[in-house]
Amino acid sequence: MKIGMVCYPTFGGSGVVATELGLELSKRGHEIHFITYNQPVRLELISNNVHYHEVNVPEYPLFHYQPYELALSSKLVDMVKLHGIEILHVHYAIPHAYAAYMAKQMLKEEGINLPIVTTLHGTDITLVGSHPFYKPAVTFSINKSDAVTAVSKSLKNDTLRLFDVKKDIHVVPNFIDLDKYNHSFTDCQRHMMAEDNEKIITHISNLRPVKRVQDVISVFYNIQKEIPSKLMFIGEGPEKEHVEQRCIELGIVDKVIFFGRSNEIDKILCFSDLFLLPSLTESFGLAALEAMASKVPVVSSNTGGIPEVNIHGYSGFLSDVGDVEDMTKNALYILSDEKRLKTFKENARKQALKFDLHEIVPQYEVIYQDTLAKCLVL
Ligand code: GMT
Repeated sequence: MKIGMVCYPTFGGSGVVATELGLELSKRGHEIHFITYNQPVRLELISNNVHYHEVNVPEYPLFHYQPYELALSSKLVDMVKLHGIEILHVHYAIPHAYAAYMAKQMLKEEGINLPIVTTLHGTDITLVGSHPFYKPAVTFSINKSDAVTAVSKSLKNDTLRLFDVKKDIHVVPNFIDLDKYNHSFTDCQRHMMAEDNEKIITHISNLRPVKRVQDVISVFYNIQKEIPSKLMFIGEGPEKEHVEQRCIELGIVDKVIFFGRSNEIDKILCFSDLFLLPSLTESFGLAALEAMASKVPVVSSNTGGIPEVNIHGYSGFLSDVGDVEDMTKNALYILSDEKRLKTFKENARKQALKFDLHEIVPQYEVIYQDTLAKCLVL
């Protein structure tokens, strides 16, 4: 199949999922066309089967806001015609599903039928999409998609609760390439990060308020009082300055290492003992899955889709949002006993195996085939 893939090219989970999906589909013989405003961060390999088309939005002084949807839908029309793209898979409803619908309508005028698959990722539904300013357009574009998927049961339920959606929503969980996280590094340089007696705690996110990064600091502060440890803080975002300030106030600056954005999280996770994800909402928690694939147990909140990924008492623990005391207790329970830590590490990896990309990616292929078949009949 010739598949157009529309996503955000940034470090966010939806862009990562779209990129990994496109790359795996290309290995399975499909021709993939990424259409977005920058080369996606994990798209290192451009091959015969993988193409990248940049959406340009020329600046014009009249515009207070540059019309990205317009530029994207025009680019989609052009690329579909030029490359014979058969189906479009858009990741994150805003504004991609809307732009895709506009492209579909333009192409229809020219006798081209372009089926659209929309994958809902989380904040496009729970935080941004349900805002009254966007809701009518998001509802419309979800209902106009030919197929809709959500990355967890929880996100499907949220969508049905928050929007008047008439479409069936298929749940296709996020996935992971386990080969990338098989700890075969010869350069897993733990000794450069921490002393032998120290435990390594990790947090990775876009450091937005929804990630509750202050809770990460509070839990780590409590842990390091009981067990010698270091915190690896990966990501950039609006909360970073507050976090740095808080570390100074708490006198733990020398115990927290800030990495910024990283394309090598597998290398950081390979020496981590525990992952913290105390988010306010999280449709899935891809970062937690990546940690688990690296044998890192997860102490997280119990919000949204996280309980579908992290199993309480097995791959880690779940606590109510904001319950720093409970998260601390759970972290200390895992870290305070070597044998127990080893068991949680092994369980984390076993749990991650359930999200193997070889199991999940074919589910998207079936959705594409069914959608194409349905659209041909119409
Ligand atoms: O977590 C973010 O804020 C980024 C966001 C995105 O769209 O990139 O992540 C969402 O999609 C990820 C991939 O499906 C999910 O793993 C995240 O849980 C989800 N984030 C939220 O729901 C807050």
